[in-house]
Amino acid sequence: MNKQLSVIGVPMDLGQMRRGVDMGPSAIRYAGMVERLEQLKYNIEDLGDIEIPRPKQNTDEKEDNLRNLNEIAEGSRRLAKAVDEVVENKRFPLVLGGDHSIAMGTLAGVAKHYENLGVIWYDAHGDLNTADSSPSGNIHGMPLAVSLGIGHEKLTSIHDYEPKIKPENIVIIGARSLDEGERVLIEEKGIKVYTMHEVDRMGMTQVMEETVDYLKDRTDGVHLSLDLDGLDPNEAPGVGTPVMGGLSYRESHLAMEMLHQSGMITSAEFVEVNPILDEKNKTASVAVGLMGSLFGESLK
Ligand code: 4U7
Ligand code: MN
Ligand code: MN
Ligand code: MN
Repeated sequence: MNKQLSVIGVPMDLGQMRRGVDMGPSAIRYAGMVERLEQLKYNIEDLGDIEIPRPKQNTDEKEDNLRNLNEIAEGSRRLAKAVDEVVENKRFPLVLGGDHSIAMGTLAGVAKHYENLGVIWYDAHGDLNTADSSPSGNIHGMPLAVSLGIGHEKLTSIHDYEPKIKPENIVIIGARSLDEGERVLIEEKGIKVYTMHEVDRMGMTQVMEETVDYLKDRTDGVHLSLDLDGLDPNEAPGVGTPVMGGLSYRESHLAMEMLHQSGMITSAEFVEVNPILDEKNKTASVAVGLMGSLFGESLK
C-alpha cells in the first residue's frame, strides 16, 4: 500500500436534509485519525477542508428534484481538483465526509488516472438514484449513478469527462435499502451487489474473497467508498439515514483487514459521519478503527 497519505476533509451537508454531517471531518480527526495512522508509519499530510459554497437562501428549494444542485456541483469540482492533484503526486487520497454526494468529486479526481477503476461501495444504500427515480431529491442518494454517467449533466460532467467508472467494476456491499429505480439499474447494468441477505448467508470472509477475486483481474486501482450507514445503527448511530440490520463492527473490521491484505486499495473515503446525531463520537471512532485495519493494523 502507498505509504504517502493525503487527507482531504469535505464539510458537505447539502446532499441531504440533516444538518451536522458537515462536521464529520472534524469528528473523525478528533477521534485520533492522524495519530492512529502515524503509528502505522504512514507519512500523512492533512490538506484541510474543501470550501463548500453556501446555498443562496432556501435550502428546501429543489430544482428538478435535485436539492442544492449548483452548490454541490461546485463543491464537487473543487474536491475533484484537489484529489486529482494528490493522485498526480503519487500519494493516496483519504477523503473525509461529509455526506455521500462528495463521492462524485472524489471519483472524478481519482478515475482520470485509471483505465479501469474498481469501486467498493460499502453502504446500506445503492446511491444509484437519478432525479427521476429519487424519492427524496437528495443528491447523496445519487453519486454512484452520476459516476456511471447517469443523471443531471451538471453532475455527470464534473471535472470534464464522463463516465468516471464502468458498471462491471463496481461491488456494492451491505445493501438493505434499494429503491425501485435502483434495482432496475442494478439489473440492467449487471452491477455486483452483496445484500445483507448474502452477507448473512455466505459470511463476510467469502464476500470479501469473492470481491477481491472479482476486482483483481479487471481493475488497475480500487477506490473504497465507505458510508458509515453500511454498519448497523447500534454500532454506528451517528448517521443521517440509518437502516436496521446492518454490518457489525467486527464484520467491517474483517473486511478492512482483507482489503489491506489484498493490497488493491488505491484511494478511500469515509462518509456520512454526523456528530450531532452521534453518541459521544462513537461513529467517528468506528471510522478511525476501520481506517486502522484498512491501513494495516494487526495483532500479529
Ligand atoms: B446514502 C434514499 F429514498 N435511497 O435516495 C434516497 F431511501 O449516501 C436514501 O447512502 C439515500 O446515505 C441514502 O433518498 C444516501 C431513500
Ligand atoms: Mn447509505
Ligand atoms: Mn451512501
Ligand atoms: Mn446516509
